[in-house]
Amino acid sequence: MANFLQSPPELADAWHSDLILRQAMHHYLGDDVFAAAETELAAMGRIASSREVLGLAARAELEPPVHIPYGPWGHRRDEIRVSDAYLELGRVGVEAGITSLPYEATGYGEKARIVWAGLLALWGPSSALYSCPVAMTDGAARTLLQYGGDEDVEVAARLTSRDPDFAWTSGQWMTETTGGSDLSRTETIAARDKDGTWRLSGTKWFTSATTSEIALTLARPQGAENGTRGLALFRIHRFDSNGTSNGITVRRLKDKLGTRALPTAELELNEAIAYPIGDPFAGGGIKKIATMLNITRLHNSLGAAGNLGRGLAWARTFARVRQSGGAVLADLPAHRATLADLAVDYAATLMLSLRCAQLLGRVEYGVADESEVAVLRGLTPIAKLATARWAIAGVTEAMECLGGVGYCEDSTVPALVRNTHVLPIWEGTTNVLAVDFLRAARSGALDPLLDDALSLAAGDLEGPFRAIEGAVARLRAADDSDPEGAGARSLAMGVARTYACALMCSQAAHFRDDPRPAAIAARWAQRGLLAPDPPSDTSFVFDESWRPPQRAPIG
Ligand code: MFK
Repeated sequence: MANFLQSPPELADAWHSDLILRQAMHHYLGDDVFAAAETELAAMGRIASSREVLGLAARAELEPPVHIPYGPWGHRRDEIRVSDAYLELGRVGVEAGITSLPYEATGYGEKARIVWAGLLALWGPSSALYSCPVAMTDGAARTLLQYGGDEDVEVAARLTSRDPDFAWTSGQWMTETTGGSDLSRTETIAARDKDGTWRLSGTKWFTSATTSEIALTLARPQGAENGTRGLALFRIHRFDSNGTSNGITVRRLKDKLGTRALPTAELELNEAIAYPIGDPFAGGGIKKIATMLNITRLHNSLGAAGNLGRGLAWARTFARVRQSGGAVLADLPAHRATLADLAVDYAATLMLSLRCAQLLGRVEYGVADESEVAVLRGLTPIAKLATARWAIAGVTEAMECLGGVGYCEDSTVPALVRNTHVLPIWEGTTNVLAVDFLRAARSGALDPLLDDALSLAAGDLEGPFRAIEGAVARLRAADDSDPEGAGARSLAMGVARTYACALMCSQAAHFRDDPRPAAIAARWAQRGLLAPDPPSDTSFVFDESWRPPQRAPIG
């Protein structure tokens, strides 16, 4: 009896097979920088889709970290052992400039952040979430350089090195049992010894990439005021230079839905030595860590773009080999339409992330004007919240496109889906970011963003431009009619969709001779730019007192 076996789909070269990414990179980089960067991007595409790296990622997912609390003679050890495949993926990324490129003197100038963003989008989905320590390392480096002293600058040199034997990574320890969103109730105390040494005591409830050599963390100096205003930012090292623990006990590793190769632990700090970043009595810890947060949020957006692109790549390659009803899936109109919408979502995700990278590069190079600074402040939270949600919907759709095999672990697609589900959760949930956006909007970021959307969209695409004009008018009025902020999420989503459409229009103008970017913009606009208003009645959520109406007995 004939036994049909499906030809396995093979991921194609991640750079050359990705029209959407290559066109987006060309749009943002322009002819000259694109030509200069293409060798580097193509090399990363080959690495990210090589059998070797995909094999390492698959193995890392199967070899979760192990906590070894004690040594053989009963001494506390607190070693966290991670998969060597996970470490190797980190070396691959570091050597390719994933942590260093934005800090190096390259010929890319202010566009280095855009080249870097392309590298990260390619490497991220093959990294088994080594992209997490990379995100925090980038955020820590920028924060230390912005606010730190000489020793902080020396540490930043390690965080931004291309040499894996010299490079360090950083964690970001903020979340305590009191919460990860509201940091005002942070309980960790910083006490100063007579010799001026600072020591931290408290519990950090979620610390990812716990094997990192250092972390940035918040604590309240003894005597400082309550709330977020009294919090100070500290650099902390897990071990001293002799390898002895710095008063840090690992309570346990977290057992997570995804990000399984990545260690996430609960930590007790018992008078752990730490170094204040700037004057600890001046407060401002949240403001300082916001520098880090804004960078890790951009990483999150690029993680969403990378994962959605990878999901689309799986769906596309499968559609070329899978026969159904006498044709390959790629030739079935309904399936092509599904993949086209997936590609449109991917384009939107890339557009927002790359625009943030472009603006961040301009800020880092000191060439951004006031309005660009305001646009970046508003765009960072909405890009993070919107791309994370689009990526979850997209990778889930991609899994469905692969049918039952996509639901099976050995296809590696479930790991992609799991690892995408963390994106709206860490670095601020959707509502926390929507409220952050509202704060930015009320401090003056909304008008520059919407004005920018109109000027980016002005061009040949009449349909999408009219849709953007209509949406902008509604969005400008939305905040005034919502003083309590119930519609923060609707506003943020509406701005995200509208601004993404404007970026698509601008890309379509750049590729005037190619109808496809215009088709993408038109389709995105056709699917609607505004999000529904929030529900006006929410009483049905919490009312547990309802009983059926009493009726008179019949007869
Ligand atoms: C694939 C890559 C993945 C990346 C992996 C990374 C893994 C890391 C895992 C985690 O750590 S998850 C932790 C999740 N937690 C958060 O993300 C925190 C969520 N909460 C917030 O974002 C709140 O909005 C925040 C704690 C920042 C607000 O606190 P407050 O006390 O209400 O702050 P407030 O008073 O609004 O702002 C204090 C100062 O900071 C102000 O400056 P001034 O003192 O000059 O007035 C603000 O302007 C400034 N600020 C606040 N948010 C800012 C900001 N500045 C710039 N950007 C922002 N987003």
